[in-house]
Amino acid sequence: MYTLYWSPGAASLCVHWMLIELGEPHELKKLDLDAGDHRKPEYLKLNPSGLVPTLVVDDVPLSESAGLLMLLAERHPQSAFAPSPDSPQRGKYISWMFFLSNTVQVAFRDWFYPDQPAGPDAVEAVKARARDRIESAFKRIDAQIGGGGPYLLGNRVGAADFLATMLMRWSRNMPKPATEWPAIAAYVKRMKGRPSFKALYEREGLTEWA
Ligand SMILES: N[C@@H](CCC(=O)N[C@@H](CS)C(=O)NCC(=O)O)C(=O)O
Repeated sequence: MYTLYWSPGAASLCVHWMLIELGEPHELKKLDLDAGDHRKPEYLKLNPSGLVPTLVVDDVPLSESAGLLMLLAERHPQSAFAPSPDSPQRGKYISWMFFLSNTVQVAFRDWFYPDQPAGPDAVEAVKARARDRIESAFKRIDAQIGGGGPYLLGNRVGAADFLATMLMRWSRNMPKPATEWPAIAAYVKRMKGRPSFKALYEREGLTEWA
């Protein structure tokens, strides 16, 4: 049994999505970020960074969405959501997971929380740089999917796809959303066509980018 602390559309979305895909039993604990639920002492005990998501696995609270996807893929190898350690695809999988997490997702944090890196005076500069970094990442992802799709790592959907699609969704109100790149647009359509995506949207109460 897993317990996911989540908030609609937040970084918990990719973990929630994969739990639905896996068909594993899980309990959902919704946090209201506007009300500051993630900064309350009881939540900080689970996640000292005060960020969403937290996934409790066998009574151990764990954080970092990309790491959680990798853990779930490892715990449920029958899903084949991650290439096995001896697979030639393994190295590429790990590289893409880290690129998505520590390059693309970090740039999104700067876009959504632009006062954090250097205070309120630097907001416009931070946003401009974040936008450049996000757009150059999408260019690279578009080339990867266009050259070897239909999924990020070839012909099987996997952990990297749930993470990548969540990040693409986050760009929907940006000046140049991910779907402006042609291979990404087709990919997003494919990922949205999964029955699990519909279930995820219903559960999270989401409508935008449906
Ligand atoms: N690297 C973390 C980042 C998580 C993160 O930034 N979550 C956002 C929601 S998308 C959050 O908790 N924001 C609340 C805040 O920063 O106060 C992860 O992937 O789990």
